[in-house]
Amino acid sequence: MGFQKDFAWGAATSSYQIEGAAYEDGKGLHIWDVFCREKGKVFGGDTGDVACDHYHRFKEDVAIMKEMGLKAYRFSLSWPRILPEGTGKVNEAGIRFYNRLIDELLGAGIEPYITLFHWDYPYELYKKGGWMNDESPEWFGEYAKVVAENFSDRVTHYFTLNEPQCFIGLGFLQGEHAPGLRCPVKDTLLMAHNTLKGHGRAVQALREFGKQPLTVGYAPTSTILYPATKHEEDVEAARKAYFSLPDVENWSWNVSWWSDPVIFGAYPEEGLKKYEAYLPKITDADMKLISEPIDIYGQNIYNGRCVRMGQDGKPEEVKRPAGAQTTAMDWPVTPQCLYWGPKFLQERYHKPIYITENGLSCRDVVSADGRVHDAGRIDFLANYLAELKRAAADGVDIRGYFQWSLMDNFEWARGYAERFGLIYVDYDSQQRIWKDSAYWYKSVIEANGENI
Ligand code: GCO
Repeated sequence: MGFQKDFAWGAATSSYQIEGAAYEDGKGLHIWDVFCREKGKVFGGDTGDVACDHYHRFKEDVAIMKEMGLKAYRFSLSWPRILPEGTGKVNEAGIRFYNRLIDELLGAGIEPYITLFHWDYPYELYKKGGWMNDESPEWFGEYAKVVAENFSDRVTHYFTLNEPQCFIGLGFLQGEHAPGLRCPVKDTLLMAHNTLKGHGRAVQALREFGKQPLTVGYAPTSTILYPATKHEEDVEAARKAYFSLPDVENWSWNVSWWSDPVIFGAYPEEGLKKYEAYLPKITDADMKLISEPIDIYGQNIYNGRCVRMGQDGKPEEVKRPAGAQTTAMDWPVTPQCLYWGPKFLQERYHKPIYITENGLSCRDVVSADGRVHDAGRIDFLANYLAELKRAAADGVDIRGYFQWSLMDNFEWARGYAERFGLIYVDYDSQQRIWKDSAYWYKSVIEANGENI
């Protein structure tokens, strides 16, 4: 037994990373538009102003997806392209763009999966305090309503937030991502609480204004902790470490603070104790809103760390062997995370799982023969997918897998230095070139993963 019969083989992208057209057709500014103009924030002074010019080339890009045999495509909507000020006036040109994209996808037999928010926060709302503002959950709910009203006749699958761990942690604690702040911990825990409430409001709005029953999920991330051996005590050590919480200075990088409230309607006890001095006011009504039921659980999974049970009965990390493999971005290569991640998540949250992102950055080059021979990517994906298949065979209900990314794109603070795509993008000419991995992925989809 391998992947389910109607498995959603997909690829993912996000609005700011591919669209370009940053100042066109009435789009409002977002925090990344502004951040990229600050000196020294983004590698090489790169911006997403043009990116992959997908806004003008989406037909060509959908044709590529069709040729690749993708069953599903996960993309995000640019909130300020739809609502230039974040709330209020709707930008019809923005709606038109996404309608054309959706129709093109459906015409190609590809199921659209919409992410509502993948980091391009409206600058006008940021000026009002952004997620610090108590009205911010309502703003996000209003946006979700507009999305439901305009697209839910044709699009049935939605994810609310992409990686709150990153847009709060990297954006407001570490300051490496937009808006580049290092805020007091107390402020960031308030923002987190408001983002979770925003998630709940969006789920409600999608259900209330959806033109048909919708499938709604969430797409958080974080490092997977996986066991050194199959022995129950190591498995227990990894499980425990995976759902435990870091110290307060680095609190955002974890699973349970972000997912327990959404699924169980309660923050984990460990965090309530550890972070007590920094917490905002949390009411029963808040928790009810945050845990508005969702249908599917998405997780972006890139890597993990190995854990075993220590002599003292506490989980301990197993050091990686000298010279262990890493990606171009120096992320550890750990295929086991696609077995243990979905398994642990399903045991705890009991929801059907989607891998909403997985992939790697490689130093890809166009060779003399005009092709891109990314054997390293094929190897990585084959090993990771083999582990995912093993999880599926063990009974984990995995509904889909989205390769990050369809094509090379703007990798946030790393600019265009990292190439995550199945398709190579020559940014000067905007030419798309199939990497070897793209042909390989096509063959995997055709065989429903039986060739892995
Ligand atoms: C994320 C984002 C993507 C990134 C990708 C590679 O997961 O950080 O969703 O936008 O580009 O993960 O870092």
